[in-house]
Amino acid sequence: MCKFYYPEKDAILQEVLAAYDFPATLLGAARYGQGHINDTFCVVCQPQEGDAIRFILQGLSLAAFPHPDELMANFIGITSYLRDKVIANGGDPLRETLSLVKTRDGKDYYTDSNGKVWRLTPFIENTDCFQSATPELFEASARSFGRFQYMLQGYPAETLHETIVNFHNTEDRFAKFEAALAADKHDRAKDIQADIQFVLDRKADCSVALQALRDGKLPLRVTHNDTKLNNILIDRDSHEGICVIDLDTTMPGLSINDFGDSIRFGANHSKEDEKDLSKVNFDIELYEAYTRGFLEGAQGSLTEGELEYLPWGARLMTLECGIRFLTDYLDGDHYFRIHYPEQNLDRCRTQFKLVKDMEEQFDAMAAVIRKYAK
Ligand code: ADP
Ligand code: GN1
Ligand code: MG
Repeated sequence: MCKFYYPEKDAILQEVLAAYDFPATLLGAARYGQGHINDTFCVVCQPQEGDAIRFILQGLSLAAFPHPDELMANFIGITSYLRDKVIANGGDPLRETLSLVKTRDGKDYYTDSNGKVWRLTPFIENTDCFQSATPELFEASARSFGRFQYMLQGYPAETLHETIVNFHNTEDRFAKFEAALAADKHDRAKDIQADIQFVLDRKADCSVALQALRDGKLPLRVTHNDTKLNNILIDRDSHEGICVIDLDTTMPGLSINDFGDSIRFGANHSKEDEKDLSKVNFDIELYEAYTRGFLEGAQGSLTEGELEYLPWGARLMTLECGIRFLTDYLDGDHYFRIHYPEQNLDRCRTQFKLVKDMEEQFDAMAAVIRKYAK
């Protein structure tokens, strides 16, 4: 009998695990990682001899992804494409991109009795996943995200489904914030006036990248759209990024957003939900390290316009993420997983502190890009 460490999900986990034919005795499944969206478990099997074999089992959030079948079609298309590229470059496709384990009846994923979609991937061993980084590590992650975008340059973008409509449409994020504020379902607005005002004061900023896209200054590319440091696995031996994970939002987007989202999460020394804002400071040295790595990984593929707007990418991804946390807080915390009641508010405040820092250092941020752009 398999032992589970997540009792309230036992029944559904039993059902999902029974859909797969594991290569050895199933020892258990435990919650894993620090993602805010999907239900992620590490599944452990023990062969009669040798090391345990691990898998990552993920239940896709229906709140975030209303069309999981389309999402999985994207996942299969992208990972197959990357697999061919990795093989052509002499790499190891089982470590350098994600792959799926098929269900007993030969399907790529399992839909449980509640309609939730689950996928199983081999655990990529001998890697680490970090929540914060040294400059060297951050630069390595940047090379990988830059290269990810570079490798997907030839991918037929028109075949990708939009897994979350208007995902990085910052104008739409602002509008959704206004709607949540008007509804104020949980009567929370009265206590957070300064946070609300911070957003209202930046309405014009929400249009900067979209206007540049409309003006033809920025191209649409196939981008990852969720380039947090913990969405990359770092090889324990080489200390290089070995595999970009969390491909659920890979779809047409802006390269400046991939750059920007990494900066938002990684160019500081605090937790995303740090309560003591004196500890939350944008670190321009980490920003510089990331810039170096990202431009190296992108291999000269970024246009003049993209280079010019990279600092805006950082500022806007941070503002947008803060707006999203605040919107979810006003809505009653249905989207981002929370571990205590005011966590989305804490998360929003760290983002706004970082935005403020970036606004103050904006010229220096642009100078760093000029230093490395050839
Ligand atoms: P979420 O969308 O919830 O962020 P992720 O796909 O990012 O879900 O997975 C959550 C965490 O699980 C990652 O940050 C990473 O630590 C771990 N993880 C996911 N896939 C793998 C894998 N194939 N091998 C090793 N670790 C993985
Ligand atoms: C979510 O899934 P995860 O934890 O890697 C979110 C991102 C946010 C991030 C904030 C699909 O990322 O957009 O920037 O939280 N992913 C989705 O930490 O909404
Ligand atoms: Mg993730």
